[in-house]
Amino acid sequence: MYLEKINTMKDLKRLGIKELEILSSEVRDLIIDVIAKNGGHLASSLGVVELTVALHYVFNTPEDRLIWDVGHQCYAHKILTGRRSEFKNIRKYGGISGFPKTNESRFDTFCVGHSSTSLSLALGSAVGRDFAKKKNRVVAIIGDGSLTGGMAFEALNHIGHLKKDLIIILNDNEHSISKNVGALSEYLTRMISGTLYNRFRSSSMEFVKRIPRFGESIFLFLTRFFESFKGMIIPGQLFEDMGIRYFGPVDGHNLGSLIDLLKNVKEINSGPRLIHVITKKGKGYLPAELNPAKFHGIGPFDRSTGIPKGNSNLASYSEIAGKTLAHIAKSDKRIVAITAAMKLGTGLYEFEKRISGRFFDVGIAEQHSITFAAALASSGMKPFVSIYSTFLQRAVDQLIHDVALMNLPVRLLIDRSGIVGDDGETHHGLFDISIIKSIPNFTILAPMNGSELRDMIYYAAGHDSGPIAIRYPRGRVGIEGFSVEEKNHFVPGMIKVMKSGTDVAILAAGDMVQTALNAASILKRKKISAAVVNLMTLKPMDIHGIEKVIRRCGNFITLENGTVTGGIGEQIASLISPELRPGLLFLGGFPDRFIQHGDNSMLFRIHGIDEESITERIASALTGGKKRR
Ligand SMILES: Cc1ncc(C[n+]2csc(CCOP(=O)(O)OP(=O)(O)O)c2C)c(N)n1
Repeated sequence: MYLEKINTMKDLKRLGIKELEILSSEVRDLIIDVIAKNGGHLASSLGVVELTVALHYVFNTPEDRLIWDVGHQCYAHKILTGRRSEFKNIRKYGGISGFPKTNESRFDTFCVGHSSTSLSLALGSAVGRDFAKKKNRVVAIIGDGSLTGGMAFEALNHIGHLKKDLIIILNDNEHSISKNVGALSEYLTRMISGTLYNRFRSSSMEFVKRIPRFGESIFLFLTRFFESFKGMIIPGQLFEDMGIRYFGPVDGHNLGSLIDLLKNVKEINSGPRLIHVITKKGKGYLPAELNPAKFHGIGPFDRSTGIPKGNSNLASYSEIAGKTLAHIAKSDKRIVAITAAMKLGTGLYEFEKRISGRFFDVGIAEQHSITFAAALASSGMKPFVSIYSTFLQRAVDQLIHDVALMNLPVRLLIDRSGIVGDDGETHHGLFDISIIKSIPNFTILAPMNGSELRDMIYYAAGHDSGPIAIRYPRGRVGIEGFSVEEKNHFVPGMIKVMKSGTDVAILAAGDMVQTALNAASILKRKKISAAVVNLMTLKPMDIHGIEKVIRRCGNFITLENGTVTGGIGEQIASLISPELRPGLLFLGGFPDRFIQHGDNSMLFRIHGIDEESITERIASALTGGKKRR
């Protein structure tokens, strides 16, 4: 075992190529073993094992700064940089994070989890280094998927202009989560075939030069001929034209050539350089190689078969959203579905399969997805943008400036709202309520379960008078044999009293309604009568209905799977009649700080908003003298 002996970078640098190859397979084995138990971003991490080994081998990390884009591929990096023994607890509460974290290690240069930031971070680091008159290298590692993000283009534009000494590693596996899409991806593919063309060109040129008498003139003719195609097929021309020197493509699993090229490019020592590395997503684990999208981010699975554990027949919110939308769109020809590289996660694969002409995967381009949808809405279409809450953060100005200002009927299906568990800080969807609530013209809905989600999507499809957002959490929703047919026609702007009570009202949003109902049952055993309100429409709010319930109970709490600051609870407290405000026992939600990774049920408990904690908090507030009638 070489891996056990790698405790510092010096240990790594002592190895030869053959030993590094064995080390890589040991790292790969550990990754597969742990991720089969814990779940995680397997395929991306397996694809960059040799690249990670080579980077730490050639560069002087952590002084030289490795900047990972997204950071989901950092498992080998973590294993090699002092976290081998903690790796078994990756993504577990209290264990190491699945993404780079600056407070975990000096080798993690930035906290990341969202895509397309590495080039800006690299350029900023290079400029900062030069101001500080330091000599360290800066290396950004960006995937072909992440390169489709707008920020990456903005940074490339600036990098080509400033011409700072930095290295970009383009990790090209032709995949984003699913197969990569877009003109850039096609360009990269042409570039790889361009290499074959280059090889063909040099061998034919050598051949014609040797032809007696005519050789020289044919050579000149061919040179001009090939030059006229140069822009189209010479690898890297796009980057070269932007002032970024291009090297490659190189096989990202051949440690010998990779290390040689990295060393050579490192020695050049000036200006921006890009190395095009070709890797295979899922490399070394056959199920992941065969189905890289499924193994991009996966829960625990059986290592020997690749079959996920704990598979359930219950539908997920995403599946319900995707299937319902595809069903409605079959008869409503104005509906279009848009995703920013998340068709699997958001459940839109069904839509793509059935109505491909009205399905758009725009790449990792959340800002563009919203503005694109705005224009579709203004052209009479009914755009639905399916997007994770956390990634929607990228497009706040687009929501305000391109959608709400013109009151355009863009429909947002905000998936993964609230905490998301093991992915942690960068991925929790805790801010969407507080952000969108403050944007004029928006309607915000929150279903308590899958049936409500389906009925709300039907409502949104017919809602042509302004932007509307439906927020729902990650996970399965307890419906077996789910039907896509509308059941209860949804009417917005009204609360639903799920259970009446006399001592305390629990005003809950979305998935927290079930928690509230469970808490009410426990409270009943303690002889406390709790009313439970399903808020349903978070904006505009049914303040009159809410006040009526509070009046009956005297006391109330609010519950939301989002931040308390700027959340629904604060809103209710500020909008209700002042004489009702003293009845507020507490605002239930997440505090004003970043919430770490871990199992959702654990996170709810720690923050006092699982059913037991709510019960205890209410009981102690009521018996602690706060009771008000
Ligand atoms: C802003 C943003 N949108 C979407 C995602 C979800 N996401 C995580 S990785 C990924 C694909 C990245 O593709 P690539 O950079 O090629 O890396 P690979 O996984 O193929 O190695 C996506 C879409 C994200 N992390 N950030």
